Amino acid sequence: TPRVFSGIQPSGGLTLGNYLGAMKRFVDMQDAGTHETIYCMVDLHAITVAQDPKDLAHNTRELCAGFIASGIDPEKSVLFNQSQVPEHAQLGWIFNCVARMGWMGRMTQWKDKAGKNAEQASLGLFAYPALMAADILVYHATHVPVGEDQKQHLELTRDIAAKFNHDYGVDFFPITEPVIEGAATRVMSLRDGTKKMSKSDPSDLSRINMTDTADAIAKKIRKAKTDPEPLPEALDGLDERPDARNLVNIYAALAEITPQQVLDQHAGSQFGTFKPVLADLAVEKLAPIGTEMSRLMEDQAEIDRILARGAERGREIAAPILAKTLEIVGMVR
Ligand code: AQP
Repeated sequence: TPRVFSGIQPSGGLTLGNYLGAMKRFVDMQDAGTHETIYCMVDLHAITVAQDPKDLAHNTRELCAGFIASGIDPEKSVLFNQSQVPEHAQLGWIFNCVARMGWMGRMTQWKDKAGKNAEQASLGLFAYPALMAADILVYHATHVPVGEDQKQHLELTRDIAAKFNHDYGVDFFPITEPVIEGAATRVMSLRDGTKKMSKSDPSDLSRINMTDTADAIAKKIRKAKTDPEPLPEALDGLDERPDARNLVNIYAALAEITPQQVLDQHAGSQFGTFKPVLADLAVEKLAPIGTEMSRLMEDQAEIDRILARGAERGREIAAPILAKTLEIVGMVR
């Protein structure tokens, strides 16, 4: 069976962006039963920017609770945190030696996160996409569900696989396919429809956290930035209206319909009418997940057991692929 791999950083709380762009689709791929699904809390990636150790541990467990509360079944999917499968970092090193400085320097995430102060950024932040390639390829995964922002990193993953295969004259690593689908591949900030909704935005009103209460979810949607125009009949009527388009896309993803179907139902509505309907839908879909996450967080020992068991299963797949890689490279075993 073909394999799916994807990960989420425990660098803060889960947002609606992570949920709609990634998590919800992870669940769909698991439930489709057509692929072996492997999902990871990428803690090694999280520390490419400073993390308080207590927060990192808390966020890793809470993210695990988020996976399970969203519908990931740790029996059906392989679910673990990255640092417990050391093969990721080991293959990551090999890929550091395959990837080129120039490739990494062109990554927009690197440019955005390191900004003008690249001298002070960690070496790990620069090498981030090589480790990400290792996360995927250490399982020979062929499909990677992600949000739009990860597209460039997945192209780099393909380049790394192709260069490795070429340099060593093998046909070993698969060329992976990004799976970027649905209405919410790029959920935008509720305060600025031109910026990605992000865990690290200083304004909490810019995002919906999966642990927000029903009241907080409703309030953030009520306060979301919009414009005074009614909803149009056709999608191109949203072209110059990023805030409006974002709310339509969020509605579509939550209701599992297309953005056009949202307009079919709500064309002519003002945001004063549309927002409460969206708020009700968001509370209906998200609040139970947040409640389940806090319930799961009451038994941390159980979460740790799930992660340890998932890591064992991950290693069973990853270890032979790493061993073969090292043999190809010429490392004496
Ligand atoms: N706004 C978004 N819309 C759609 N998908 C999104 N993803 C993240 N934000 C959105 C997808 O979620 C998965 C995990 O992301 P991540 O945790 O690895 O990293 P990130 O993209 O860096 O997340 P944030 O929230 O933006 O964190 P910070 O602020 O720390 O950088 C990925 O599949 C991603 O596409």
